[in-house]
Amino acid sequence: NRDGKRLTWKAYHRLQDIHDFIDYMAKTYPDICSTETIGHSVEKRPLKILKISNGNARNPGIWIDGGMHAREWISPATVTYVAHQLIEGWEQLPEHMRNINWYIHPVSNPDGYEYSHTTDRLWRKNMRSHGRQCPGVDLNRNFGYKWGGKGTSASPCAQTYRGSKAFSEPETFYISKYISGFPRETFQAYLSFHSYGQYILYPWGYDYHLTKDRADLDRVARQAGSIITKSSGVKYTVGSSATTLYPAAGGSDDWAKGIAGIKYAYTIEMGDTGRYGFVLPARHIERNGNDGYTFVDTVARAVAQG
Ligand code: ING
Ligand code: ZN
Repeated sequence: NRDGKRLTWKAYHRLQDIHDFIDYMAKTYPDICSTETIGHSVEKRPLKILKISNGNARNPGIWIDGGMHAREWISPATVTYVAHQLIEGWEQLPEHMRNINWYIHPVSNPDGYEYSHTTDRLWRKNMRSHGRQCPGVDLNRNFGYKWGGKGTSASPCAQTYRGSKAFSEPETFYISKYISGFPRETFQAYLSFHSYGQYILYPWGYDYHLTKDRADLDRVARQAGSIITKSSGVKYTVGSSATTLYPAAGGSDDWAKGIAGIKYAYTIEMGDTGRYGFVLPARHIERNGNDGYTFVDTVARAVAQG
């Protein structure tokens, strides 16, 4: 069905269904939605985004991506849930949500995502071939800020293989190219959805230092965490990636902060805390979707306040 279709949040979906959902939203809500293919993956799948806007080109932009790691299925599910809430609730949304231009990329690693459905449920990387060596580059080690540093591997067989150079992979290259094509002030937030562990993380990932505006990043993250806990009872741990989890260079939020100059750069690790890990049953999608929406809403409020 070329015009796409609706989606449910009671099961995990294949890539085609998610892409059909994007097309369906663009077709059904043309006043606020449109879609764009920002490039193609290693295996030539489209890198699709859904844009949501009231049409004011001067609104601040917020970028949201999901599915950078193939096996983290709750991430595309949460990101599409958030997109759906924004669109279906648009007329009733508060000003701070409607005065944002949203750029939503639910599956930034489409080849790996499909491979995790068909062949290896726990696949993480993209599907770059290295001849007779192991396939795959870790896209969250391939971004061009402090590329090749701590927590990255030069071996193609490693789960954290960084690739042959910064932005060697089309999946990371086209995200950076797309965002860099806008005036520098456009994007005020960059939100990357991963799993699992229930963390709200901010730069830096490459090392234990913190940014100058650490207090702003920390305050907004803690605000989001406490609203999530109040509404769903779920706890998120807040801190910089390196100090809270482990140092890892070449992450997308470090690039967003360090090179693109985007103030509110976050990686959020959705549920759970390890009982099911990456293989989270689909009955948990709606709760994670609501928690993800709360996070996005809190960041948008901070952006609106400047
Ligand atoms: N965790 C992230 C990873 O790429 C992370 C943690 C976030 C590292 C931000 C660096 C920067 O390893 C998962 N689950 O992917
Ligand atoms: Zn991840």
